Parts: sequence; C-alpha cells; structure tokens
Amino acid sequence: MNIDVLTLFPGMFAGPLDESIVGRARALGRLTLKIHNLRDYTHDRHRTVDDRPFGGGPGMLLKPEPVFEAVEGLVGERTRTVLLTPTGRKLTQAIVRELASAEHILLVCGSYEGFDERIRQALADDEISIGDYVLTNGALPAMVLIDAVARLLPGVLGDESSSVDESFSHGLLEYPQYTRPAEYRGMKVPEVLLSGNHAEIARWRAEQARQRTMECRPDLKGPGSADGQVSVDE
Ligand code: 4FV
Repeated sequence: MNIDVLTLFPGMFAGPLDESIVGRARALGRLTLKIHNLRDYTHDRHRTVDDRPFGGGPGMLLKPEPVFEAVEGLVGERTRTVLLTPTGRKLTQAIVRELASAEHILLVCGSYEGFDERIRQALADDEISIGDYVLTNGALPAMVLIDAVARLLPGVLGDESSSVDESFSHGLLEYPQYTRPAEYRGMKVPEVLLSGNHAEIARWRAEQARQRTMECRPDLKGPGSADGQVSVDE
C-alpha cells in the first residue's frame, strides 16, 4: 500500500512511523509513506496557505488553491483521498479494515479552523475523524490512521491471526488475557486457562468478551446478532 500525506507539519511525522510495526511494514516494503508539505504548493513570497473566513468569524481557514494543486498532483486512478477532520465519520476498526484494502491513500491534514468548503466538495472521497475532540492540526489523526491500517497489511503482523480475534473485530471488546507466572502476588490465572480444554477456554473467553462489552461498552452491540451472543467455534 502507498500512503501520501499532505500536511503543514511534515516534521511531526518523523519518529512515530519509523518504529515498531509501522517501521517494519515500511522496511518490508508493505507500506510506502511519503509526507508532503502543503507550503511547497504555494507560489507567493509568504508561502500563504490560509486566509480569513468570508462572513467573519474567528481564526483562519486553509485556502483551496495550494490544496487543489497538491491533491491534483498526487492523486492517481485508484487513489482514495481522505480528509482528516472532526466533521468526518468516526474512525472504527471496520473503517480501518476498509481502508486497508485500498491501493493508494492520500491523507489531507486539516489545520487552523479547517478547510475551505470547496476542498471537501471537490476533492474528498472520504472524511474521517478520530474522535469528538478538537486537535491543533490533522497530523496526529493521520498517524493514528496510518498505524491502524499498517498493522492489517498482509505479512506485517507476525501472526495474522492476532488481528482476527481482537477487540472490535467481532464488535466486542477482547476477553481478559494472562501470561506467566500463573500466580503473581496472590493473583491467580483463572483455572480454565490452565486446563488445556480448548472448547472450555473458547466458551470462557466468549462469555468474558460479552460481559466486558456489556459492562464497559454497551454501545457496542457485538457481531450483528441481536443478543450479542458469540458462538464458541467462531
Ligand atoms: C481532527 C479530529 C481534528 C480541527 C481543527 C485540526 C483539528 C484543525 N481531525 N479527527 N478530531 N482536527 O481535531 O480528525 O483543523
């Protein structure tokens, strides 16, 4: 997958996307990432990218010209142009899976009070928000999206199955997990997990996932079924 990012803060991308799983995805050639500075698409001495809103109001807006020039120079046949903006659809694992199947994604980071509306109308294939809060610019949302997508790319996660049976993959939170030691400061690992009885373990895990989801995230209704039951062999 190829990802291009259009931002006013290219320096913010140095570091978080060079390490760990995203770093490995790039090293493996599963992901190519290019960061573009929006100011490189201006032609005036002050490299102007923003201006005051018509009709008055606080703050500044991203002007259309540099963004149009940049996007039109970066999009291809199969590009999905995504605006990062608080007015976008809320990012979920389902949307991440959707984006992970794209060939080329162009991420356009917001800045100032936001985009001139014509950018949204004419250039956006998609608008995504990472949550209902206001950030200083769209760089962190872009990095969040890149991280979430990169780990779903084939061959990136050591064990593909780890992205199959995790939180939100069945619309449920993940079941509790334990590793050695079997007892720590008097806290014991549930017997069923030491039993080797895989059917029992799967039943326990399904029940725990359901309970935890009902307690912590009742807004998550589980895998499409009305009662939220997870069949053990899933
Ligand atoms: C944001 C979000 C976000 C709004 C004003 C950047 C800021 C400035 N983007 N999910 N939440 N963007 O807060 O995606 O343009």
